[in-house]
Amino acid sequence: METPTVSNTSEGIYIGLVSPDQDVYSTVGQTSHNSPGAQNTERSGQSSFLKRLAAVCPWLLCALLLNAAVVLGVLYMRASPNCSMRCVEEPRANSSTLNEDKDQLQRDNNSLITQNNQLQRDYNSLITQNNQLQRDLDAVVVKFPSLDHYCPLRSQKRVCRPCPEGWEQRNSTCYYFSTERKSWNASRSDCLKQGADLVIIESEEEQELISKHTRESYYWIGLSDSETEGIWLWVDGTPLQEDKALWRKGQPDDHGSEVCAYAGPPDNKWADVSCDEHGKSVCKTDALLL
Ligand SMILES: [Ca+2]
Repeated sequence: METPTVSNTSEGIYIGLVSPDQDVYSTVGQTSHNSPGAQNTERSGQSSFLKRLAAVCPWLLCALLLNAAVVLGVLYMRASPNCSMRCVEEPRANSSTLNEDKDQLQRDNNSLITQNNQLQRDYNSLITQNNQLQRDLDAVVVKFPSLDHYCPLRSQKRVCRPCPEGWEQRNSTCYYFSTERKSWNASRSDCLKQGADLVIIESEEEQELISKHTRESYYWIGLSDSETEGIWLWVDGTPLQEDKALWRKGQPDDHGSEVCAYAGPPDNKWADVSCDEHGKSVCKTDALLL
């Protein structure tokens, strides 16, 4: 038996294809052995066919692999209908949104920092103003001690009212009716300490206002002629107008050294007595109307 030509020049996978015992063309050879020339022609044709087949097979294999990849890709896309371009675009969109949110948060944070700094400056300014106001208030209290009477401190807070505690308000005026009996000068000193003075009676109406007290007891009023005998002056230095005087009948009689005036029973009228006598007193000051 002759050795096939292809088997001598072929390698690898083609060896099996050309094995004489398994050669599919061996049958052809067996059925076409009429002549040696014909046999050679057939063998040459077989060799050419195998060569062409060997050249085509790699490309055919590549094509098959490519088709398989395409088919697998299509099957994958069909198997994931909700994840086509969205699977690529959505992460990009989400990343872009997150970046925008981050930038906005950064801007908000910068704005809050700016506002916080401004608030801190405002707070410091208010602290400075408050300290200045406290110093001004302390100076006012020193200059006007009666402020404590009108606006006493209660639980570290000043609460102001028209008249000091224990005083009586009549319209825009405050009156204080003492309970202690002192001399005219001592009584006036007490009034001055409270930011007031002994009462200056400017009308009968005002006299009537204090009468509920002066009808029952003797009260010093702010009238005297201690500087010039017979010249009666109020404590603010204004002279007594004769037509507004409310002297009791027969007064002032200047009995002895009577240079201080009081108002009292039985008729609520005035009389002059010694300033060293002891009596109650009426203090008067303006109401604090805010
Ligand atoms: Ca008298």
